[in-house]
Amino acid sequence: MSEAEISGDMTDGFHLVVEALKLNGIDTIYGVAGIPITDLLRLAQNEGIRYLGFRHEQSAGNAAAIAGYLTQKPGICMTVSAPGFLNGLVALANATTNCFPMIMISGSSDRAIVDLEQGDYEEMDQLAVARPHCKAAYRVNRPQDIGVGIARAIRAAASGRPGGVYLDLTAEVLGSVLDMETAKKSLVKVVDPAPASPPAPEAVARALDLLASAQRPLAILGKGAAYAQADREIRAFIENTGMPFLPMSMAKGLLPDDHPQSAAAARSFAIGQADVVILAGARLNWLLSHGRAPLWNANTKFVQIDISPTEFDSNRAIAAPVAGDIKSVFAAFNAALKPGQIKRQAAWMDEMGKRKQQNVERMAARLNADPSPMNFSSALRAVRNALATQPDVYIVNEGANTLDFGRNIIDMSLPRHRLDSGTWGVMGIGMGYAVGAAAVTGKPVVAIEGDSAFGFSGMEIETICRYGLPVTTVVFNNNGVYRGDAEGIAYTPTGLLRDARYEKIIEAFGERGYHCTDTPGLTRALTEALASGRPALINAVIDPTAGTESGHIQSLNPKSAVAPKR
Ligand code: ADP
Ligand code: TZD
Repeated sequence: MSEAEISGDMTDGFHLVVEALKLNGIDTIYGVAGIPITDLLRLAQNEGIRYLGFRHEQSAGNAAAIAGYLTQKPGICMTVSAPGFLNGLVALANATTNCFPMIMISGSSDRAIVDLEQGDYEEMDQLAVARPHCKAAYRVNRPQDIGVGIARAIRAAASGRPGGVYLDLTAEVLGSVLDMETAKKSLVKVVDPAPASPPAPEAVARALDLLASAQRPLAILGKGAAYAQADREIRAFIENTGMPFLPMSMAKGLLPDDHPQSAAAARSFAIGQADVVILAGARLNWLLSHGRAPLWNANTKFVQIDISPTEFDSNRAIAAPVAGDIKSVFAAFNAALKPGQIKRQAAWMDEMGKRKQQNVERMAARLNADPSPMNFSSALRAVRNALATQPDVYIVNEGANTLDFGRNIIDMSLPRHRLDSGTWGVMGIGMGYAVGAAAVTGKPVVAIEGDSAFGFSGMEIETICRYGLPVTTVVFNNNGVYRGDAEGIAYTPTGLLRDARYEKIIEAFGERGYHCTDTPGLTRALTEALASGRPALINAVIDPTAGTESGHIQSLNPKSAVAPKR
């Protein structure tokens, strides 16, 4: 029904969705237009919601997910049915895996036809497909349920352990008309979407007692701790107890990397020698070697703080589980901690300091070398030098070597400023995260991308240029997945085009590209790009022999023991 046909006291599904989102403070939608949601997006834009249109739903979904991580409000991604929905599904699943609040809303085809498999346009039982890949999945079948559907989606995404939620809106519901009175009453404003969950006092006491018995305590901070925006509470506890801390990748900057208590430069030593470890918003998954030898000591005892109690004992026995949200838990720790209860362990910190010093000196030699062509260390040093005076820049980072070296070389001094491949080690988050971060923070973003990684979302450079976002993409170009092929041979499964001129991609969209072959040139280009406040792309040419296969996780890469037949 066209707008003109609806009389003043009637409304429809399109309007109700927009009203329900606005009522709940949703101010941005990331998506790709098409049947049946084009009018919904147009209407949302007309009603003052910011709409960011992408070239692929996966990037729109990634932008929504990272917006959710940065703001604690679910990011909204909208897609068309079947293929658009499936394109977005990877991002929805990735958000769920990483515990980011996001809602993917997809239009869907006529249920009567879909359910009898009669061959509708973009036919798919989307609800059933989405369900195993997200925290919750709902379908709205009547226009008067739109308000409740959106309210449930917001609560499911943001409360408890955050995650991805799928909301299915049929084309029929969007076009359905209902009277204004019923419509108004059907809307729900969600009160307190992510209620605090303070810990039990006994759990707090048990944890502090265990820590008080430690001679070599260590705090491991994960992205759940960064997400919780409990920066002050966490810092107070770490500094008052004087214990060393180790940030997981996306928790870098929660306390600054140059903090004297950071154990990052002595990671294996700290993990291997610690007698009591606090895991705060970090799972004991593959990224922490499942808590197993050889990295871990079998006698180490754990305090684990998590909002999801089923996380405890998932890989190792947890002696002191503390169920609750990180902000409330650290507030409770700080309130319950008696002066001197957890003693500063001077011998432990001294030994840590020595190890750090040795490792930093060893790394300095590599970092200060200036080979030609550049390698990962020297190129990242050049990037670091350009970033040195700009702590408020958001860093996006993906690739294998580019990711592993990047995490170690680029220091962070502010919380939630490092956004990367995360729990899955997924490629393709780059441009979506960059757009999402720029959109919600208004701050400059530098995306440090392996050349293979960049390819997964590279067309979103057009999106970045269209909206004039302050995103500089640095492509670490070594002609391949992990590394390039030798000269003169046919392309192998890991090879990419030799000497590709990635900077020309952004020139096609009217913005500045740079081709850099040395470290002073790379620092200069990045400094200039950041100063411009405009989109830019830097093609940083890296030695094709520099990378190692699978970066730092070669041990996870199964290899055939049988010699190839030739
Ligand atoms: P990392 O990859 O940085 O080690 P993970 O993603 O493995 O971190 O772990 C994040 C953990 O944080 C998850 O187990 C999740 O349940 C938890 N979490 C998320 N938000 C909160 C919060 N507000 N309070 C407590 N725990 C949280
Ligand atoms: N596909 C997806 C979605 N995620 C993945 N992680 C991979 C494929 C496999 N993969 C990695 O784990 S890293 C990587 C791929 C394809 C790219 C590495 O090459 P790069 O980075 O050019 O991006 P480096 O720095 O040259 O190693």
